[in-house]
Amino acid sequence: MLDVKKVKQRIEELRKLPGIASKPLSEVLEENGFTRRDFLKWAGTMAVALGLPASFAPVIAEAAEVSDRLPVIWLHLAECTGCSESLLRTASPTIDTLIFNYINLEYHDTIMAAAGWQAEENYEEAVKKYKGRYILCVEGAAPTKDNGDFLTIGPEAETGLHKLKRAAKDAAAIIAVGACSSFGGIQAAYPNPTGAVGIYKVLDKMVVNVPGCPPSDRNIVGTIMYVILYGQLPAVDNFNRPKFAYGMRIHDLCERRGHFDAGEFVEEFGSQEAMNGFCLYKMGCKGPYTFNNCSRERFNQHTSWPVQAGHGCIGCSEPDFWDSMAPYEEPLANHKFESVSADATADKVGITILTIAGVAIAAHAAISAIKNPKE
Ligand code: FSX
Ligand code: SF4
Ligand code: F3S
Repeated sequence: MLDVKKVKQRIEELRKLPGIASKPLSEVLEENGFTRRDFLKWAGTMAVALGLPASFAPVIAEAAEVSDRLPVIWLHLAECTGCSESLLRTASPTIDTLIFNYINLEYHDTIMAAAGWQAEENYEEAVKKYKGRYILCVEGAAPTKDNGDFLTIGPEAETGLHKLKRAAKDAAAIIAVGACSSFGGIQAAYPNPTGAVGIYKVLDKMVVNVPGCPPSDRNIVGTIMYVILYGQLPAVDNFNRPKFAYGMRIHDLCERRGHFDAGEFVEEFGSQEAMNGFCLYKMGCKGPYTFNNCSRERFNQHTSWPVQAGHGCIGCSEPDFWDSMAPYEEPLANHKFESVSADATADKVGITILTIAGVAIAAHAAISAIKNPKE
């Protein structure tokens, strides 16, 4: 439980540190059309997302205001950059986006102005200056084949693998942002020619995984906010995902759940059933097997999420989902559950013979039975 006194102390300490922002967050928000009331409302919803009572909103607001004090180094390995892009390229910035911009991103491969040698210099300086104090956020998988030669970065052609290990060594906390850095993602899909892996596999430090392809702005900013508030990493599940965000299944709070329970399914896109908003299970929705909070938090300031937009969940926050959840527009029940993570338990379950209700339970049991990959 959040000890408000301790958090306030921590915020005061952070406030004393030099920030990078040229103006207070309140001004930035105001310039973008957000009132103090909007900000407090945001803080209230963030509190709920983090599993705290809404009365903690003022503390969360204060923590956001000092988020330019905590240095963050943001690396890009093998991926599409969609995780950063999804946060940054919104038509009109959300409060999450503005706070992301406000965070002390000492080094970020994509959005920094510097390039080439200058960028490398900035990176080396940041790692040295903030030794032991920075949060390392990593987007993208680490290709490991041929000593990592499939991914080289910068003028000295340092491998991503090497750069990652160097950055991780002196990081205070490591957050894997996205399915790629968490579990390998698309480049780790069969046959995985570059030997791409989730970064936890090549590091000997705790990594918090924030998967999703991309993860929601809420889960990215929420995890960073958690570290600012508590000064430590959040509690995690078997796959090192923060429980506050990945503790429930998509299916649990889906707005189409009533239709699932009533046996009302879409069987063709564009049909009357689709227009009625019936359940997408038969169109391949993997919501019953996927742990994430999309159905509760949605994306882009709570406006929509995949199922609301009319396509089933493809399970993008689950390990190896490109292989284990495919084909995306067919129910898993029609296939053997073949995960490349050697999910022998799930194979033995023989999902094909189960009923829809049984599938949800069996697949959940199988997924839950997978041990933390590090163990
Ligand atoms: Fe992966 Fe993120 Fe998917 Fe893309 O960086 S999680 S491919 S949205 O960009 O890593
Ligand atoms: Fe929602 Fe998918 Fe579950 Fe249907 S199967 S209720 S669409 S999460
Ligand atoms: Fe991904 Fe499913 Fe959410 S596809 S974005 S976990 S609804």
